[in-house]
Amino acid sequence: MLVNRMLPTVSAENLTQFETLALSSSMNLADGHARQQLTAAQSKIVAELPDMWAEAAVRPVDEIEQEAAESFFGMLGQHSHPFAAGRTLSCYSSSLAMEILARSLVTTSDAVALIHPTFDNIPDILRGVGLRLVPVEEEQAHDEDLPAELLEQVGCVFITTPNNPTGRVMSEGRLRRLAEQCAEYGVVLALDTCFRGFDPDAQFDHYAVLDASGCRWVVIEDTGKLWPTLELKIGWLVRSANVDLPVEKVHSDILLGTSPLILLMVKRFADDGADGGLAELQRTIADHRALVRAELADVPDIGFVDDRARVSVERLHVGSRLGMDVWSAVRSQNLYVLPCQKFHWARPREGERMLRLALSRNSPTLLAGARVLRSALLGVPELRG
Ligand code: EGV
Repeated sequence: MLVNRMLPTVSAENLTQFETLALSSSMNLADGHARQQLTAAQSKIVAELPDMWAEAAVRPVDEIEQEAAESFFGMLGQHSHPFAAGRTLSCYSSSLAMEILARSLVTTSDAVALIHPTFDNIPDILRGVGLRLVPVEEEQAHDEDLPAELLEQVGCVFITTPNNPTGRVMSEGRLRRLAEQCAEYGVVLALDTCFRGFDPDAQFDHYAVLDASGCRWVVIEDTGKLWPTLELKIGWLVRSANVDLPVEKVHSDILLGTSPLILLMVKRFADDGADGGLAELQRTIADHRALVRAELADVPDIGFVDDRARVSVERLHVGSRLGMDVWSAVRSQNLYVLPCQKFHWARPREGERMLRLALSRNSPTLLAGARVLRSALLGVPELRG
């Protein structure tokens, strides 16, 4: 329960509920969805939606689905991703793909090793089907082999790369070694790569590495973080031939398929992405990161935690202040950010002095938000807690 003297009492049980509070605000730097304005090329695609509707109504869906996947995976360097029937399933969102994975996993195992920290709907979905979670610290996953005792007690290792909120990317070498370990122990390696479009380091051909290892694997991909398409998006659930999980069956329990109109739109956005749009997006996010850092540069006792992050979110350490105090102070000025405790799903206190700011916004919104944040940081008492 959060209390603020100026505002009605609110409660938020997870990060998404914190994001919901922000949805109607003019300064919403909370959720990681894309809310920047369309580029000129993207506006042109949107103007052609009525024609795409007509096309989607008459063409075979499997053809449209394959074209959308080819364009999207191709844009991201994922050239070895499988096209064979049932290997790349489209979903309305990546969280739905996650739910399908969770329900599939729980038929054969009772525990998952999950990266820590990460966005809290991942642990919540996994726990929601009854899976037990074992935290794997981000540093550990990136720097060392996983211990045998861990791999012996889980059915799956789940890694978000680039991670949300840290932006940390698993290198090709580390992915190869982790996949080899998973192969050795018969453990499913699951990757959430929803933020990979922002970081070229996350765009080596993951499917080639996974397949070469021989491990059982599942990858969740997402169009939802990249383009300001008003929640029109696709989450993809991709699996190895040998995964031996009822992924297709569970998928079919939940949906028949996604909209061919959205698939056509995704194809067009991805083609534009490959044609320079993705590089432009990466530059925009880099500019926005620089803008926020510059605006807060001379505020004492703060820090930007993730030096090398290129994802569309940025963590801010608020020093000896409490994140929730800053959250409340900026909320009274109509600015919404995300407190970080709940990313640390195993030990929330580790996130209590951090906030996450969304960068996929228009520059004026970000600048206005950064200014509100700046004055709040200068005013919120330090040395608390
Ligand atoms: C982010 C929220 C849920 C998620 C937000 C997100 N979706 N809860 N199904 O899309 O980083 O803000 O990932």
